[in-house]
Amino acid sequence: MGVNERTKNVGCHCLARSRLPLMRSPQLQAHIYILAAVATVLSAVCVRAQNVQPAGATNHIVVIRQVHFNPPQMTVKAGETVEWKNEDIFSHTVTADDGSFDSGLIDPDNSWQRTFQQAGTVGYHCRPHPNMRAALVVQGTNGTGAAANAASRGGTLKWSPPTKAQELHPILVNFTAALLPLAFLSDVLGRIFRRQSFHHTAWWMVLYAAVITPFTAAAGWWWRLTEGSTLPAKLITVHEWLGTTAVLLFVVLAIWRWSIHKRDTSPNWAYLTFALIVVLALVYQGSLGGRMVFGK
Ligand SMILES: [Cu+2]
Repeated sequence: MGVNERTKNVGCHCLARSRLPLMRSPQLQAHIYILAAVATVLSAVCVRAQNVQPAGATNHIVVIRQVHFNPPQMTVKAGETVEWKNEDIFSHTVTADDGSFDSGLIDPDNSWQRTFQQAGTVGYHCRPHPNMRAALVVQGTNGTGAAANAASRGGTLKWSPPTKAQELHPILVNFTAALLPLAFLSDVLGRIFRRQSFHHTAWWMVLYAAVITPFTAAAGWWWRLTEGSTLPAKLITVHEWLGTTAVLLFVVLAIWRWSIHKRDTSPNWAYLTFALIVVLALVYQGSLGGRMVFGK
């Protein structure tokens, strides 16, 4: 960083204090470009992660072992048969999330087969172990062009608007999970680099988190009320009450952060400590959610 750059930064600091329109600050614009670049990279990574195909899924056998379906996603053609082999020490079921099929209990060392005619993606789970989840992609036989290409990459590119709690809750969770840690980080950076723009960013992120989180919690409760009996009892009990507490904590945090913003000062250590505790609670909350959906 040269002398010019330093001078420019000091200048910006003064501009921010004199409350010029936000977009005038080249520094803020630079922050926006960086955030946009990070968001682009992250979304690209997410799209790739969702379309990962298990290698060698050609023989249409799903092995059940250590309370997991392996592979967790399989692609077959319409008319083909899939066999589930239970090589575990527990009995399991292969139950479609949409209710279109159910194997009944498959005892250890037994297997179950089904032939799939209908093209589409169907998620399935095990009834005694709802965190055992997997998906089957059935490709249509007459697919051509873009549709066939999409199907050969896993068939998950066809997008339909989320309508169920199980779809909405994980989407909304992302906003809360991203906003709050970034707000905390932004305030810490603001203190380190003595830039009000970081503190302004933090205030807005806390506000957005406080506004979005009640919807996240509502989608969570909706999920719990419609499918509560299939969720692990201990985990969901902690998750639901911690989630509801988080909504209230966010409101307290937003009001506290607003009072700091109104005085145009940096947050003190009491606020930052409280914010850190809320962030840690949120990380734990996310880990509980992850365990219910992905197992372990
Ligand atoms: Cu099971």
